[in-house]
Amino acid sequence: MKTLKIAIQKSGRLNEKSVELLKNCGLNFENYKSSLISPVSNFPLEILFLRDDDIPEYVQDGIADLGIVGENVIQETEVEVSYLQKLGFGKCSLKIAVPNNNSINTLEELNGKAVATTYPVILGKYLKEKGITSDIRTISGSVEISPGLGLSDAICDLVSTGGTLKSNGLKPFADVMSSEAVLIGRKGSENEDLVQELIQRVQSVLRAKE
Ligand code: PRT
Ligand code: ZN
Repeated sequence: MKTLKIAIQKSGRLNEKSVELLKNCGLNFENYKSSLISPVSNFPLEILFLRDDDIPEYVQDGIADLGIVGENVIQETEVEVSYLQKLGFGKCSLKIAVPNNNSINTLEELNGKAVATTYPVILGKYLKEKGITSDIRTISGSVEISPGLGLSDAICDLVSTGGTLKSNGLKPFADVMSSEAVLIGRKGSENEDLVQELIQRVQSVLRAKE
């Protein structure tokens, strides 16, 4: 019998909730932090523990059949996968923010300005749609300190509580996208029996929480 693979985040904001969801689905597996792959003893499934950024491509390419990852990562990597189920955790929004003492208050005022982000693809599409031409500066982290360092006029980053923006003297003024963790699958594999069985278990766990 075929064994499915599901890719989840190895460590980080989505790891704990992803593991909890799978355990609540009745799946028995060891959650060793050191191993990259964990077999499930009571279902033909293996769990792959990965960096979240790699999950959409692994699923698109069929290395994993399913994955749990933030919508922001899927859209940034521009992969072709099926959205099977929103999972209700990992909620955040991608926002554009500027320093509190800055005169930028409207999107139009971002024309010609430098915006630092780790989400150049999503931000680029958003600004293009709005007819704004900014200088998008792609950096790999600590986006919120870039205006203070003189590296950018604005930032575009994920926000959940808003505490990080606040403590860096930044104010949000545009919502680019909202995101949460989703269950994804390879296009075309949605109808396989084992995949369906897992989707149904996930959905009944979510229903029980309502
Ligand atoms: O190691 P790996 O590559 O797997 O993890 P990572 O460091 O890239 O991602 P991680 O664990 O930080 O986030 C995983 C996913 O959680 C993201 O892709 C989002 O879908 C989701 N998520 C939800 C968030 C946040 N909330 C969030 N607040 N991801 C990041 N943040 C960061 C944000 O970038 C900013 O630095 O938290 C800070 C802001 O938080 P507040 O509460 O101060 O607003
Ligand atoms: Zn990541």
